[in-house]
This record gives sequence, C-alpha cells and structure tokens, in this order.
Amino acid sequence: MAEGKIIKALSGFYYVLSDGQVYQCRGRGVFRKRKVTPLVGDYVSFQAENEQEGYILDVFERKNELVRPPIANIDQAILVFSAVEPDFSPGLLDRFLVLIEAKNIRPIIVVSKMDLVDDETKPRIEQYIRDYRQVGYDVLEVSVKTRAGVDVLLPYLEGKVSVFAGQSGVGKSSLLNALRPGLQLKTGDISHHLGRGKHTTRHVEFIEIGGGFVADTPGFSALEFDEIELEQLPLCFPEFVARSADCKFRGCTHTAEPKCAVKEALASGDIPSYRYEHYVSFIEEIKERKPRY
Ligand SMILES: Nc1nc2c(ncn2[C@@H]2O[C@H](COP(=O)(O)OP(=O)(O)O)[C@@H](O)[C@H]2O)c(=O)[nH]1
Ligand SMILES: [Mg+2]
Ligand SMILES: [Zn+2]
Repeated sequence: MAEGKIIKALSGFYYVLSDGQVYQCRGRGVFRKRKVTPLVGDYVSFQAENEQEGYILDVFERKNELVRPPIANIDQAILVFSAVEPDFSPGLLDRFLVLIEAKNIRPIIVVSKMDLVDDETKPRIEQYIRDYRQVGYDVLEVSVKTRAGVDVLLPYLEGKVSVFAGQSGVGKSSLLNALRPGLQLKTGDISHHLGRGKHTTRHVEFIEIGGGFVADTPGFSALEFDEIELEQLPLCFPEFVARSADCKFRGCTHTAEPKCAVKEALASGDIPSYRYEHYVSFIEEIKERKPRY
C-alpha cells in the first residue's frame, strides 16, 4: 500500500502522484462505502498493481474543498482583480475574500493590468491597495504586458496548491502563461458566453508552476457565497476580528451594539467605509436567503 496525491481526474480515472511516479487509479474499496468521491488534491492511500496502475483504497480527511472547480486541500487563492478593463471591484473582491476566509484558504490579491492605469485612476487604485494591505493581505501589483510583478508572484506558488479566481477578462490565463512560459492557455476567449451550465466535463488537472500545483480550471464561483452562515461573517473580516476583543459585547455583530470597536474604527476612518458597507450588505443578503434543504 502506498500514499499519494491526486493530481488529475478524467473519465473515471484518478491520477495519483507518489514518489515522483504517476499511477492511473480507479476508485475501489472502503471509501465507496463512506460515499466520498475522490477529488483532485486529495491525499489517498492506494494499491499499486504495477508501475503505472492501481486502485484507491481510502481518501484522507480534507482541510477544505471547493465545488467549482472540484478540488480539495487548497492552500491559497490568487484573487486576480484588474485595476481597469474591467474596473477594480472592491464589492466583488470582498465577496471572494469572505468565501475564501470561510474555507480557511489564504488569499493573495493580484491587481492586474497595472500598465493600463492612467494618472486619473491611479490615486483611487493606490488607495485600494493600501486599504487591503492594511487589513493584512498580500497585494501584488502585476502587469503581464510589462511583466512587472510576475516574478514576485512566482515564489508564492512554491510547495502550495493554488487556485486562481476572478472575473472573466481580468487576465488570469495571461498571468498563468506568463508564470509558466510554454503553457499557452487561451486568452481573451469568450468561453464565459457559453454560461456555466455548458461546462459539463469534470476534467480537473493540476498544472505544475513554480514548484507548486495550480488548478487548471480558473476561478471558483462567487455563487458559493450561498454556503456562508451569518455567524461566520464577522470572522471573515480580519480587521474586525482584530478589534472584536475591544467590543463591549462578546459575539458583537458590529451592527446595533453599543461600544463597538469596529464601528469606532469606522468612525475614525481606520476601517474604510466600503468594507463595512459590504459587510452590512452581506448580512442582509444572508438574512434574506431562502432556507436551504
Ligand atoms: N494591457 C494589458 N492587458 C492584459 C493584461 N493581462 C491580460 N490582458 C488582456 O486582457 C484580456 C483578457 O485576458 P485573459 O487572460 O483571457 O483573462 P481571463 O478571462 O481572466 O483568463 C486579453 O485580451 C489579454 O490580452 C495586462 O497585464 N495588461
Ligand atoms: Mg481565461
Ligand atoms: Zn463590535
């Protein structure tokens, strides 16, 4: 019996990397009774039948998993948000950040297309970058066109499983191509016009970049926001967490309670108003959500 990591799933086969060797495995045995479907990123035990084939015996416990793309044990999410074309969207960024924080995935923010920032837009973008750094996030300014920042991002990937996420057109594929020359992912494509229902093939594969693994299916969906519970939300804003010990009430939701350290920081400008406004709008959204069954 051996152990390894699933790096690709295709047509009912799982490709398990173990000691530098890849085994094409079928699922069989114990884990089927547990009703666990193996995912790319899973650590598994398997029985090798020969040098290339085997079958999976068990799937080890996951630290997290994503639905879209279906992968497990993600270390970090590279959130690609263009400075312009499309315009930088803190609303969408905060939504992704909440999602990622809730899954205990480390976010790294990439502000892409920095070469397109003109003098008029620059102060606004720089302010956003300062704000998110203030929260404690790593924010990288990148341009695939000038290659600025590309080599800063590369070492972040080493030894990690990463997913790239962000709106269509922000430059995710271009960035992956720049990180790994020869990759030749299609860029500027119109695949999003097909709508997500059309993406029926469940082919997921890790690409090796910079000594780490990157999921080849870019992005996960902001739709997974549906899984966030009300009680989790304040914990997904690191700058709120850092201040909540100074709130008068334990379990303060930073809304109607008096003597709230978060609202004090908001009033003094230490927390930017848009972050707090997004927090409040997410509360409303979760409250209005239909119960799930
Ligand atoms: N000027 C400029 N254009 C970029 C940059 N990165 C990507 N693009 C362009 O933005 C468009 C969308 O890029 P793509 O990588 O397909 O975005 P994706 O949908 O996020 O994968 C393409 O036309 C790219 O050439 C950049 O750093 N600077
Ligand atoms: Mg793309
Ligand atoms: Zn509070």
